[in-house]
Amino acid sequence: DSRLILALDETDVPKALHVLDEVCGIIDAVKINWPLILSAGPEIITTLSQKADVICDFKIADIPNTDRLIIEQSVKRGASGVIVHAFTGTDSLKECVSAAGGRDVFVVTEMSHPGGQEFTAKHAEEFAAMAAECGASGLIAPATRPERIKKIKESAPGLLILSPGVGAQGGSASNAVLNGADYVIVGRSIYGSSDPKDAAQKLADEIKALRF
Ligand code: BMP
Repeated sequence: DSRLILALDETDVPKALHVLDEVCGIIDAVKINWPLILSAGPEIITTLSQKADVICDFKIADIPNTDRLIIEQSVKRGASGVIVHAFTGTDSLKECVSAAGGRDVFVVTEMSHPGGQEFTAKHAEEFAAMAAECGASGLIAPATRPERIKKIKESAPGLLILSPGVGAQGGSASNAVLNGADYVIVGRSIYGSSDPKDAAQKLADEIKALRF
């Protein structure tokens, strides 16, 4: 249990598979987003799910019926979790949780990039409370603003926090975890490294060193 999730946005498919083989003994899950899906085809979800737990990061944001259809297809292909937006409202979010049938639903709160402060930050605590009310498993909160992780967690104390923004976006894994992140999501700093295994191991060691 390293608390490390690999964001595998590598679009060179053989390279992506190689990176996963290198780090799958270190990471807790792999997050897959549109870049790799569009490059490799949706079968990649099943391929990856044979090696690690797969979180499908489609940032689902639609009417409840469409949300359900997307999640059913993701689960059928091997997803063990999905990431969804909250701004679509309570009915959509509840439908996502229902469609996931016990798999994890992670809800985006405040986004990690600078633009995340323009809109998402203004509603992040509401999104978090809504996610808890709708039965989601966890939240996505920004490692780039660790003090915000703490605030967002206070709005939904029982939910897991997954934090992207470590490394390439400037955030630190330690600061995210010390402020309440249960997992950190790391992409480029691992798959873009000349030694992905070493990069992942260093992050895992950094997180492990915080436990007391
Ligand atoms: P990287 O470590 O290369 O910056 O990748 C971060 C990953 O997390 C990307 O897949 C990105 O789409 C995702 N992400 C993010 O960076 N910030 C958010 O607020 C939400 C995300 O899903």
